[in-house]
Amino acid sequence: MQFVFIFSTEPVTSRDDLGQVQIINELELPAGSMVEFRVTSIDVNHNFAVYNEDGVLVGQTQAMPGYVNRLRLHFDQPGRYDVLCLEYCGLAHHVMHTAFTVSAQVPASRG
Ligand SMILES: [Cu+2]
Repeated sequence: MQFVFIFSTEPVTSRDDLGQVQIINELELPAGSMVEFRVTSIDVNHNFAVYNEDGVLVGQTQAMPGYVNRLRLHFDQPGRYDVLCLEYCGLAHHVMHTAFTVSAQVPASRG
């Protein structure tokens, strides 16, 4: 699983957890959300760096085996956010990529 980012709402601390937890394939967050990413690694040191659609780095933290680093970000702007690795981690470092969507809030209907 090296060189792959995985989103889950459940803790992943070992390879054994991978078959047990529910993986989120398409992460979608409502605009206005405060999100806490709890970032770890099950192999080597990586990085978890979030970029907005303009390519601006909006936050980053290390992904380290044996540690859970918390990255809290507030997403006001709807759009697609890319996640890249900023720590050289091996031959496929440059392919480490995932993304998620921040959707415009739908006004609550009032009946
Ligand atoms: Cu890397």
